[in-house]
Amino acid sequence: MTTVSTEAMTAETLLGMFRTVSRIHACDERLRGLLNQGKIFIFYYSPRGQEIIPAAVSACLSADDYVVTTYRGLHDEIAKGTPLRPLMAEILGRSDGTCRGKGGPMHISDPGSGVMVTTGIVGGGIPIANGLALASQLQGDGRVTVVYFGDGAANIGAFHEALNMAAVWSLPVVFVCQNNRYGEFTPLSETQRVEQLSSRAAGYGLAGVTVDGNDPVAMYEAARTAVDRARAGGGPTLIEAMTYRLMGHFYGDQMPYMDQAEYQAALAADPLPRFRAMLLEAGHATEEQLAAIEAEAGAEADDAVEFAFASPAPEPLSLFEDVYAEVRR
Ligand SMILES: Cc1ncc(C[n+]2csc(CCOP(=O)(O)OP(=O)(O)O)c2C)c(N)n1
Ligand SMILES: [Mg+2]
Repeated sequence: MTTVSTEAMTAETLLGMFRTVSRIHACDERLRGLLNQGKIFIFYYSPRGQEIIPAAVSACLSADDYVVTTYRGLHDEIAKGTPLRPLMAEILGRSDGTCRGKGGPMHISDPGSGVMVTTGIVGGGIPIANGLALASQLQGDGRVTVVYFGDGAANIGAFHEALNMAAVWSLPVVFVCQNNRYGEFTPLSETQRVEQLSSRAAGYGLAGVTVDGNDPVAMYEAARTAVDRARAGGGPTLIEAMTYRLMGHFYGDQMPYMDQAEYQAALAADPLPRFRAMLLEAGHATEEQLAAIEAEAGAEADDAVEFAFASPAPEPLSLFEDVYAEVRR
């Protein structure tokens, strides 16, 4: 694990990341609240506990860089800058959503903010990220592609093929494995024998690093190194970001298969209050400033929910629209 002093990062960057995690947290809370109240019916894979990872990565990205993510991708999408109104509308399947309500929570794409693909196919986004990165390389547009996936996805064939190809072609891509210790209902210790998933990078000749993904400074430093390397033509990096899934696989999961002591310890080490305390202790912000950021994030999330509920469901015949690209001759 890397530990870097906060001096390497500016207060502005850290506060920007705090703003991002506050927006993620507010939207996640709203969605869990709506499910609790029976107001919406979706399978929801909460990113609670994993917020710092994409907040740090996105702090190193440009607006037009690309991101590919998974069903557990709310945090990745918000961090990359997908506007909350169409994001929430898509999650609720409404016509003002990013995909006009036809994608739903597992298929968010919003090219305007660089969120190109969200997939429910475990590991399926990894080779797609290579395709985006190859396009950038061929076009010389200077973009970097980041792909997020879970620890379970690191056992899928596509992960291995994609790492090899990215290394061979020196693609401008960063593979970010959010290691939350579980794949669906199975602890990682039952599905692989390596100590660190990042060690797999060596087998394909790319840089690999394991980092505490819940530590804002360490995560930022790892992301900064990887993104700068990709942008400078130095090729891909595999970042294994250690974290924990605080809400189980899907929201409502009773988690009978989880080690209770381990789970309680993870709850006690919740990265969000720790990040907050760190900002106060380091003198980067006052209690009032942090409370104002949180209040603003909450208001934005409320506004997005209101917008989503006011948006109509898609017309049935709109199913036939947006299926094929229009060919311009
Ligand atoms: C190819 C494929 N196999 C199996 C599944 C069923 N499935 C959905 S989520 C999941 C667990 C994936 O775990 P991980 O990659 O660690 O991501 P996490 O859910 O922990 O974020 C599985 C096996 C799937 N969606 N796609
Ligand atoms: Mg996992």
